[in-house]
Amino acid sequence: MTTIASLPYAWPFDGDLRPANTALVIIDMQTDFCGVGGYVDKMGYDLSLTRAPIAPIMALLADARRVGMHVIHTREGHRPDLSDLPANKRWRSQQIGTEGRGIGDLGPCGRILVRGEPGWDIIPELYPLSGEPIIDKPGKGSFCATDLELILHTRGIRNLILTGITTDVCVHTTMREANDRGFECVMLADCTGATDRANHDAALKMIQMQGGVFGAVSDSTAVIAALRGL
Ligand code: C5J
Repeated sequence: MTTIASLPYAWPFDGDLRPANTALVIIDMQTDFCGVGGYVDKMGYDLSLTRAPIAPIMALLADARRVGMHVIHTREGHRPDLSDLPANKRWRSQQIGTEGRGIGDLGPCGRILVRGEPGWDIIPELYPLSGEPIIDKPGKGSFCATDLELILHTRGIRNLILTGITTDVCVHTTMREANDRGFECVMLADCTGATDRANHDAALKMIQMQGGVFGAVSDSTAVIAALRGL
């Protein structure tokens, strides 16, 4: 029986935590969400909030790789011809920030959230190693229009440790999608960040209602302690 200290229950629910059946999922740690000149910066939000998880994820990632746990990365982004960018998503993104520029438009880090552009890619500190799947997704959830579910089933993964940005948008959407598909999820408070501190806190609180309505909440210290005991 191996669990990590978490709320509102010790995770995973059945104590079956092994590197072979568990994935560290690192969501959207892209320059556009946490780098100078990226999308979040351009919208005027406090970058320190979305950069806060970088160091804790780096520490956890080193231990996950050491024990041979699955590591999966995601990137939000669109095709260069924007054929997978809904008009309403594009329009909304143009309503905030400078000069009406939104997703698909040119910013300091290239075209915002467009695949292949510098701002769209994962930051160097957390860059995937060869063999670690990268899920390129056009939406907020990591299961929508991707092969993530197939990869998880093929690898025998049923526990997901969720990290990345932003807590209340892409990480939460992914947790909800995964939970509805029967995956056992934990979100790590210090390895996630939002564009608003209160939204981060609220997103973590929501998970803990109803006995853990979407799973559990923990932090990198608890997971690293558990991995070192395996
Ligand atoms: C957003 C994300 N916030 N990765 N994307 O648009 O959370």
